[in-house]
Amino acid sequence: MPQVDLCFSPELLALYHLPGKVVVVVDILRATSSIVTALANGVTHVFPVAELAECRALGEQHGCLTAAERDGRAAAGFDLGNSPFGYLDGVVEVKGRAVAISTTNGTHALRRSLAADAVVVGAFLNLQAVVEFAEAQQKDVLVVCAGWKGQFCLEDTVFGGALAARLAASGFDVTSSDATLAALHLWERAEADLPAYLLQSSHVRRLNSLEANKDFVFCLQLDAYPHTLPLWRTDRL
Ligand code: 3SL
Repeated sequence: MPQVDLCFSPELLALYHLPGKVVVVVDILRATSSIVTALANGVTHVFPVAELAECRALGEQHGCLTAAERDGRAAAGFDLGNSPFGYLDGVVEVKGRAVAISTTNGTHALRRSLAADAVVVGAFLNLQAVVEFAEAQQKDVLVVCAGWKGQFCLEDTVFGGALAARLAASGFDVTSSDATLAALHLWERAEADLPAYLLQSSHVRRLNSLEANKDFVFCLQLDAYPHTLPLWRTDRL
């Protein structure tokens, strides 16, 4: 029976064997939520890159839009920041365009996960799409939490618990890793009122101080985009 495991931070990835597995990269606030929102709203594909210079170069090379964030703020000189509303508010026309994206933690986590058999982007917004992909693959699943600068973060782990709960219902083993058990416990505590539970998290406090709290509420919607599955292919999602 395939297993579900969780890596709490990209800094711990060296402890995991990725070949043969499906990796689900998650950065609820906000990189993976924004990537899902982008692709659900007409963006053709996303180039997730670690460095700002690479993001800028891809913009020039492919004539695509660029989106970048550092320390929670939109980086200067790019078309978009890291708010999902950048793909919804119509200020920048995104439909039919590709976007190169670089963020503090999320795009790094993704680039460090590429040794897996398949790498997908997960968020509460597309939880069911991730569940259905994992069910179809029937391989071990590793949730890679982007965290914050190498440290554990609550909202990515709670997402891992939500995913594990759904995969348990379709026969995945969610009992052989303490990380998964911990994530399931957190999900059980959070599930009834996710925004209220996650108000405690350090990243929510960080976003609130940047007046990005509407992003927080948006990113916690379950299954708003149930058919959007960003899947890594060669150099893009
Ligand atoms: O670190 C990241 O990848 C970002 O998602 C962080 S923020 O939500 O834009 O602050």
